[in-house]
Amino acid sequence: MVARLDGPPRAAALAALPEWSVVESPEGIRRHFVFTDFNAAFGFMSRVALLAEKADHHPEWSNVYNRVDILLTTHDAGGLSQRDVDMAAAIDALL
Ligand code: H2B
Repeated sequence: MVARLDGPPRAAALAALPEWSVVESPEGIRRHFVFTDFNAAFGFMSRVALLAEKADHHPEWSNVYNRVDILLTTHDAGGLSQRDVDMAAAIDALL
């Protein structure tokens, strides 16, 4: 079981991820990415996939041509956890 992030630690974590917005059902954080073309978008997704597999933390995502939509939520926590925050920071660092 992973702890759900709440209170001041949650607020501080979200403040450090200004490009990500909080969503409900499932509770998590979401960011929309736009690339020049499909090749760039899929290359990015490949790099995220490697990160995700290494961290054993997997995104809910979709891709349409040059656009990628990523939702991070922790099923084991029933919402947002530190694992989502860490993954979001790692994804941001790829760009
Ligand atoms: N990814 C996400 N986003 N949330 C989880 O709770 C989760 C996961 N759990 N990837 C992992 C795998 C879990 O199923 C394994 C057994 O550690």
